[in-house]
Amino acid sequence: MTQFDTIIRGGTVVTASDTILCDVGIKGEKIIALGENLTDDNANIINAEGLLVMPGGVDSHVHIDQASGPGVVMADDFDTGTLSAMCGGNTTVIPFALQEKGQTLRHAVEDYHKKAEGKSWIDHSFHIIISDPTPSALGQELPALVEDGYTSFKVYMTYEGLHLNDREIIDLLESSKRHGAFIMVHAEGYDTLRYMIEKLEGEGRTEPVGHALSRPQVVEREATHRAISLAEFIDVPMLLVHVSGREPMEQIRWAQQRGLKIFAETCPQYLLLTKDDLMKDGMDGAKYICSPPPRDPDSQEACWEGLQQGVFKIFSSDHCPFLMEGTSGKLREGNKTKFSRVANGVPGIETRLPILFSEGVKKGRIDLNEFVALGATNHAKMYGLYPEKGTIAVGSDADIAIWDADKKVTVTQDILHSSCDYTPYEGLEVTGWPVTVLSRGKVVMENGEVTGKSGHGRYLKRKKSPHAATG
Ligand code: DUC
Ligand code: ZN
Ligand code: ZN
Repeated sequence: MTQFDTIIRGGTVVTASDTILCDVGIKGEKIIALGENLTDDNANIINAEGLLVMPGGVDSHVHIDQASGPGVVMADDFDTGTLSAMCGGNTTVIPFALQEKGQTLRHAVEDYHKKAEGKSWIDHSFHIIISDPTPSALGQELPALVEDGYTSFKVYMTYEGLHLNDREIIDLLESSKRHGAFIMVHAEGYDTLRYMIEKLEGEGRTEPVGHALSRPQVVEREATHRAISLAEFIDVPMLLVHVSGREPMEQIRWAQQRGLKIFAETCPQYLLLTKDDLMKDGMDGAKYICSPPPRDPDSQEACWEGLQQGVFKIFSSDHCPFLMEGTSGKLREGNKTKFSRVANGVPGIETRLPILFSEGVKKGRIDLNEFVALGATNHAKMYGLYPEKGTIAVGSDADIAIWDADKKVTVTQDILHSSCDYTPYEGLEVTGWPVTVLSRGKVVMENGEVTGKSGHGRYLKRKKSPHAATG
């Protein structure tokens, strides 16, 4: 009997805590040994000399095939979205299952299971977006879903048809506290935002940059503070998603310094883009419309500070791909589409980790272990997937990305695997790229060539977040 099916030999193994030169022995879907000179004459040997052997990325904030309003469809389904994730060094994604108004939460998750079935290249789980917090959704469905492994829920404080008011958020937090659910919040103020949109559009400012002008930092800062206050009021942990700038970051740091269990995430778009991108020629600015909007150099700096100081535990893509061509994506009314009608979101599932590596590790802002923590380990821990996912350890799933730390790549849309028709990072030069990826022991990308198949990815039932309230 062979001891190992695969040995990754001679690489530098990096986890969130250690960097060690050793071999990785894999049997079936699991890592079964870490050590020097592992041998097995029958094993598949992957030569990783001179390369970094890291846990596959876990991208815990992505939108795939999510319902996006009448006539609008996302550019990626579970096939292309997860393929693109895999080619960017990821082995797990957590997209959202959106509850439509009037729909039960259970029906929402069933819909997304159907969308993913047989299509996923890598493992996936679901967060549930609650848009209709009926007494039965909060009282009966939520506890049953938590028991079934759907342990995290997202709330919007803005968007017509999606946002919850403060009382509804309070009720959700109360239920989450009782049942150990973990709550993620999109913090932008519904009323401040509506006021600004009406004002700008009344003045004829309908072009893409109006999106950023309608959502100044105070809109996010106010909602962030309010969300934190509600979490403190009910005494429950909370995670603020896609934090864009200095002002909301400082609210979160303030809350953490007061000992509140407030967690936060930022994303590549807040490190690399600014409001000026929304001013690009004609409707080109619409490519960069996401919420909250990209801000300014000081906010980019603040997001780096947040990553360095541990204010942000999670670095996600918030991949939310819409085509620029045609009228089913960003521009539903063509070139006349007002900013408030442009589909919100940017693609980025494949570029998330290379950007963090190149801009973070290579430029000396974070170290390799922080890179692994921010890109994989902390996600797995936060959302109840650790230690099966997010680390390289005996007993963990053999989800591994082997990186060439010196590989130089110019990011262009045609090298990426998403079905989106643009990347906001066109022309960006990065150093460091994943070359080989294993998903549960299977080599799904080898020296840049795709060797996996759609349908290999599995649904992951999750444990409760270790941060969630214990009731
Ligand atoms: N919120 C997200 O989380 N993603 C894209 C758009 C949005 O508003
Ligand atoms: Zn959001
Ligand atoms: Zn999102």
